[in-house]
Amino acid sequence: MKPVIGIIMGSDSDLPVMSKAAEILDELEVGYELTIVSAHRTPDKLYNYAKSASGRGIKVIIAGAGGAAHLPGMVASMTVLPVVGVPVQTKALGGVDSLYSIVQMPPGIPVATVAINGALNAGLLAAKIVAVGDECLSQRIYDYSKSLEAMVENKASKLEH
Ligand code: RP5
Repeated sequence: MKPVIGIIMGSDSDLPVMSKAAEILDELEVGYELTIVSAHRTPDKLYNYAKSASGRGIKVIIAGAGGAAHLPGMVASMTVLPVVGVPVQTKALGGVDSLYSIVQMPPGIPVATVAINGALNAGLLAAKIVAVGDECLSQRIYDYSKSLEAMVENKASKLEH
């Protein structure tokens, strides 16, 4: 599948969290690319990635980072593509540091920030953005939401008996 979503993360230590974005995109049959881009350790790669993503056919970028999590905001500053930020939980401050680093963007440079470790929702949100104008993908997202509904109803019915 042609990648339409870019998943980037600051470190391979973010992968256990960020793989949840990849998993939901696999389930929804949305093409994505995945790599490590560090705002601090690989600044040239950050610049090149952000500047080239749109031209390579990427429609949405999901960027996850922890601690001094500058990756999503810096990427957003260098592309017209929508950026979804994932604050990764940290040992020292529990991920509140990551959340605050990502969510408080200055006016003009938005990052759609999900919950701490909320990579699944980041994947789903990115898929919903790509699904605008794609009825087949919209249907798969709808089917996914119905499967959640069925799962909850199933649990409820077990409790009720
Ligand atoms: C951030 O620093 C990364 O996104 C990661 O969450 C955190 C720690 O990185 P490592 O020291 O594990 O590589 O840049």
